[in-house]
Amino acid sequence: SSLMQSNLAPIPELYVSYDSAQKLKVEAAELTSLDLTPRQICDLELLMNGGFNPLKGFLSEEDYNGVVDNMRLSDGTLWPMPITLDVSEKFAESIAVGQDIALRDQEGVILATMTVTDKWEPNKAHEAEKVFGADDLAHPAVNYLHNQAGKIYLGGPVTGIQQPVHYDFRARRDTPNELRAHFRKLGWRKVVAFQTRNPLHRAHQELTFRAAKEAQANLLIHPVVGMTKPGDVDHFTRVRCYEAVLDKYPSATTSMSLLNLAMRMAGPREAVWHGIIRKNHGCTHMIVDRDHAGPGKNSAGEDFYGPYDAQDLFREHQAEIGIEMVDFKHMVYVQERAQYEPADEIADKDDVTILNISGTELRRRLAEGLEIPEWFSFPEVVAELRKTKPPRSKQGFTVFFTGLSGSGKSTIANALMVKLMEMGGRPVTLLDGDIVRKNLSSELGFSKEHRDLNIRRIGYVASEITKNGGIAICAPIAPYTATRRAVREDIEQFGAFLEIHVATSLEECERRDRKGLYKLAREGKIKEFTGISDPYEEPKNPELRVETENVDVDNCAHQVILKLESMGLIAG
Ligand code: PPS
Repeated sequence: SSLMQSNLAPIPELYVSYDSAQKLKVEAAELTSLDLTPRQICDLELLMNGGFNPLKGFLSEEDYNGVVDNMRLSDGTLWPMPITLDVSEKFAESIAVGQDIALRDQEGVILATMTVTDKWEPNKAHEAEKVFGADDLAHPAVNYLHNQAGKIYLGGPVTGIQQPVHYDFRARRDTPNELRAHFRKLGWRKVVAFQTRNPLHRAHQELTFRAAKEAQANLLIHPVVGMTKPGDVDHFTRVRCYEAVLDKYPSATTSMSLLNLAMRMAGPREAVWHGIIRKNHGCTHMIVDRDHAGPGKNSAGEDFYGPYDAQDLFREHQAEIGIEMVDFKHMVYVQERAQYEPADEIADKDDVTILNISGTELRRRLAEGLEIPEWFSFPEVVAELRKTKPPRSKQGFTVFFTGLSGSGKSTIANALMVKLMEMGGRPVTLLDGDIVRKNLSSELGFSKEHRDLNIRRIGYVASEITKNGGIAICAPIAPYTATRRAVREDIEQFGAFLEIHVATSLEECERRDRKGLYKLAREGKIKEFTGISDPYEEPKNPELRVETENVDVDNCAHQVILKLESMGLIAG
């Protein structure tokens, strides 16, 4: 148990009063305005409501340098994460230092104004090295820094006009002062915060409850719903899961509140940042996980941070943060005693059966619709996860044929469509080259730009079909590797993507010349003809390559069916 108790007095916010806000909003409409990105909106919300206290705005150049190099603002205050307003060079050129700008959300609502005191071009490679540990694009925040963030940073104090609007789970969102008031009202003087971006299972429920009991404190489940690691379970599903788990704690011991934080996955620095944020929200303790806020593997396949780096850095600074670290206890299920126990406290390890299901194994079982035992998770949580992620044989997917004109793409695609319709269960849409060029891309020609646009449109439609649980079969030429990869990325967020190279040789396509186009192309009557006067980049690692010479169409389509079965996409 610890003596740390929270001072639940309100903390400073950056909002002006309601009346001033109405006036400021009208004035701000005249200012040069910046449409914020989703990540900037998350940062702004926590700046304005005091979640990032003591920051008063986006970092100045001097504060930024201090934060990057020593985790400290220029006045010496501990602050581990650069909270910067990145903009394009073009926007930066239109702004003079000293000017006020309006900060808008993505619908154009003015949320705040900012007085620009600083404008500079950061050394991003240096920021990546210092803050994230390596200038390696495998780190999601480093990738964001180089490939999404603008080149120039603006700094300056923010004047808050209104909170960003949320339409989801409104009753579950609290500002730091709302949480402080809540704790005051309940008489909670010690609160353990549990930061999470994952669904909670029984082990989490056990370890969080135990952590609170040991600290003689109450518990706050404080999940991040802003931006988490790409590929995470979406926050809508997670919140429904958290609500189910909340019922499992003894009543009046535990609260839950959603935090609109944009995580950076910065491991040790992120843990310290999370601590400061929880302190601002009125908590006295925080559970720090092994590999807390870890970003996964670097481009050499190794971990970015050591498993205990986050706990070590947190412990070093906890007095200054004003929040006490609670170790994350690894809980495992002991079958003979039908209960969870901390792994390092089991004396009779060799005489009992210890059960555990890893994250990877859980994902496999969900994907294949296999059993998830009750000792592992709560039935309500499993049901939510299954609803969101049905087994692969019930999910949507995209089959993307690519190959030269006349290679047989459309014929095989048609045969495949009919076979899938015979099986039933999911709607099938064929996006054949010719159909698309008639209905979606009728104004386009065959320049590289137009072909890319055509393929991206096909990818967009296929991704929507995949998201909605259907099967999209695409059959364009799609001659460029990079464009095909972009389509793959669009679709893989929602379901499987199978690239199938219809590998009929140019000689054979030209010999068949089913539409008479090759002849015209040779005569120069059709320009930019793929294979003749325009490039075709062969796929290097397609999911499947089909040869059509001496193989009939039915067999080619059957090969695709076998591939789909082997990937679990259709029941065997
Ligand atoms: S692309 O490159 O993926 O956007 O092409 P796609 O939409 O599949 O369109 C290919 C069909 O258009 C006809 N056609 C041409 N193909 C290639 N190059 C040129 N210059 C060209 N002009 C017309 C041709 O019939 C292609 O049909 P398929 O079914 O592939 O034979």
